[in-house]
Amino acid sequence: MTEDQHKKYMLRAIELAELGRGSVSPNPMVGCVIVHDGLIIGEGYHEEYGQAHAEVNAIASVKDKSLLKEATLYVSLEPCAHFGKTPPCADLIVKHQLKEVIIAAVDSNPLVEKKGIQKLEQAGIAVTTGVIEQEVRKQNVRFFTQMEKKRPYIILKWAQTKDGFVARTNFDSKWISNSLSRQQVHRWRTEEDSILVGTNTARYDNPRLNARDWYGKDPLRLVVDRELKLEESLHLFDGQQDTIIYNNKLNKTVGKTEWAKMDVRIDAKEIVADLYARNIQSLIVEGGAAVLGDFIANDLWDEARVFTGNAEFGLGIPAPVMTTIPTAQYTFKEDLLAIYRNHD
Ligand code: AOF
Ligand code: ZN
Repeated sequence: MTEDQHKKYMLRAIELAELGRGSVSPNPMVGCVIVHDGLIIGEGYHEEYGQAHAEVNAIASVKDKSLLKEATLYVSLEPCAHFGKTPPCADLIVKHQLKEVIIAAVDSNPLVEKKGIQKLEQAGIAVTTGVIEQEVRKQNVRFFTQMEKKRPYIILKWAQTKDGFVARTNFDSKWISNSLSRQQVHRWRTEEDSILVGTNTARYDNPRLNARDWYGKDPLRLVVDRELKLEESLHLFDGQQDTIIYNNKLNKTVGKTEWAKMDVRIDAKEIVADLYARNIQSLIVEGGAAVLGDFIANDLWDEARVFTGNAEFGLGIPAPVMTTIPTAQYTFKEDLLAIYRNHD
């Protein structure tokens, strides 16, 4: 088969993989297409966390299994080699004696990395890797970041005035961005596993940190309250959503709210390490300025999404300073959204 045909079927596999977005985290999105004599004879994707992998669904969808011996299997991620929640896909492919396997990206999960490919090759199956690899790495950037950087994918978000402030000196900042921008922020909240604010933001903005203006799931809420000085009448303590209160005083869980004690000063590094240990794959940081500055100073971020509104404060709490150039810009009514990236 030609390289163009390989690309065509791999693009279909990537398209199938995308159908799992929002349902498979912290697993990667994976799609699979099986081709025999120029015809697609089976397709599948990883649909739900803990459920069958893409290859299993694709092979199950093939009516005449005897065709598999002469077929090419396209899969967007290296077939797994380990017993996780499901048995190894590489074994299943070997069992059905597929003729050829085309892979987009190697799986950087240490339990799998290159071992899946090795299993296939040892069984005499022809393996090609790297077909449209970058697209798959982009599609699964949260998964690859967690596996390779040993931390969640981190998005910083803030709204600033035209003259570069995130709040007035008395912390009143509610009206910097307009309602359309705020609705967009709720969409982002549905797309990430967790969301963080610092003590001052929790106290003065009293955010709910849910996604009430967009259809989708609410993220795990995180707040830093070292000395447990925040009033429990704040929305963050309403018990409506999974919430972690990072503090230096006590460990306890009441309903959906967990007080997690740390014996060190709680900053970006400590929070990120804790999230990694909890297998939480992504984080959106919504302020305030000190918390955002700490993530930037420690180079613990992948994207910054910055709204600039029309207001000018003249005086106030300065926004973090970005030294890189935004890679994309959009307008939301009058607000300008600039996106900065800290990775390729
Ligand atoms: C594949 N095909 O469709 C996916 C793979 O706990 P498990 O059994 O679901 O395994 C999860 C790991 O398997 C995950 O971390 C990643 O390395 C790989 N995902 N592999 O062959 C798939 N989703
Ligand atoms: Zn698998």
